[in-house]
Amino acid sequence: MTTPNNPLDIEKLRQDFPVLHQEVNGHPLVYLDNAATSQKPQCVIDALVHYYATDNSNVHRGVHTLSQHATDDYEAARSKVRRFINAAEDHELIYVRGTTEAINLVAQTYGRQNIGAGDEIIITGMEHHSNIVPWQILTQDTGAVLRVIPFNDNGELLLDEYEKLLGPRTKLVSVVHQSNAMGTINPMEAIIEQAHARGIPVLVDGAQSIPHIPIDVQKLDCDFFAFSGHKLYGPTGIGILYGKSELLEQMPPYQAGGEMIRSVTFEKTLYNILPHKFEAGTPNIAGSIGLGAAIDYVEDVGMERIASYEKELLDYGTDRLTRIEGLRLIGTAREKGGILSFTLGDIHPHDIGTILDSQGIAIRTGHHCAQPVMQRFAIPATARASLAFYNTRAEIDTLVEGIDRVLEVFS
Ligand code: 7TS
Repeated sequence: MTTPNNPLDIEKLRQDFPVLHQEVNGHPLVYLDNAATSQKPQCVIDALVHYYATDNSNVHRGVHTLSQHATDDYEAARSKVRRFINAAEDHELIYVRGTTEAINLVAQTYGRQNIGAGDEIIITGMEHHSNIVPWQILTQDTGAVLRVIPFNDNGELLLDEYEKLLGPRTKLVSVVHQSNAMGTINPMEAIIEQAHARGIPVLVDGAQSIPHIPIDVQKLDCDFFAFSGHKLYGPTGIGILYGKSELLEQMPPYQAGGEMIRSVTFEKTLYNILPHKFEAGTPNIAGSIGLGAAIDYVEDVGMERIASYEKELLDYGTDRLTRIEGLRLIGTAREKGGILSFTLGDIHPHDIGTILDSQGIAIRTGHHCAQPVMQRFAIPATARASLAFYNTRAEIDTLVEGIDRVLEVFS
């Protein structure tokens, strides 16, 4: 059984990730950019190679054996996703390119169908641009209005303000589960409960939470949940939109073409059943199978154990970084995932990132596609170290030494 009392053997797990074992700029790689994308275990790479080397074929079309293999594996991966996030039905999982496409899909289908002039959509001040701009486009086209829940200096949402924003014109709440710029984990169950008390559906942007927190969409009771495979140790170009059946059934298709139809004449087209109605064209078959392999892998490691180890690592990193003079952590919420976003005096974050890179340490610098968060703190950018379960205390120590070196260069 995988329990938090049964600690992870990190050195052994690291062996599963070939990318980690290399030198960058003459130093062992310290990969701390996991919020941008995480590394892939060998079993995911093998699943991609196996598909292309032995089963490559289109899905849902051929009677031939390879097509049947490909279809079986593609659909088996969907069932793995269902089990992983505890959805009720396989057909509630739509394969998309990633979180961005999942949110655009909801905005362009559910949004256009249900949100009109004067209606309101609630998001938060800590959204990634992909949970802002699709709604802005919708509001511009429909005359609806975007409302924003503010957050405090620690990066915690002001739930009293949320309560005030909810009103008779609110048609949708769309909230990030874990902030990519600050690490804040938002109280999704409370947010969803308050919206549902008024009959308002809720979309959860799970791009950052999916690799770190065990997700149960039925327990959360969210109406939509979006995530990307590549942040969950899976391939790029594949992601999931979960939606409750009754909502997906009512929504019009997003893209049109092959596979999403039941019959076509020049007079009339009948759409396919779920999930195919939303999967027009040849999908990312290899990506789906790779995502399934990634889910097998993290389930084997154990999501509870991952969460508990990463919390420990975050506490260690927070303690070490906050001892550095002039370092300011951006994002100090009580409920926080493995993100250490910071500024260092008036040294530009790009300089921090460049000097760290010269020591083999990979972090991200910039606004992290969350410019309103930077505006809230009146800073142009941060340096961000983001953790995965394969990171170690020794790597945090190397980061701290790297930051000391940055300070030396600028002293
Ligand atoms: N939502 C959140 C909270 C994210 O962190 C990201 C990507 C997305 C949505 C979009 O995901 P995509 O897979 O469709 O691109 N965040 C980051 C990041 O923090 N650094 O690079 C990408």
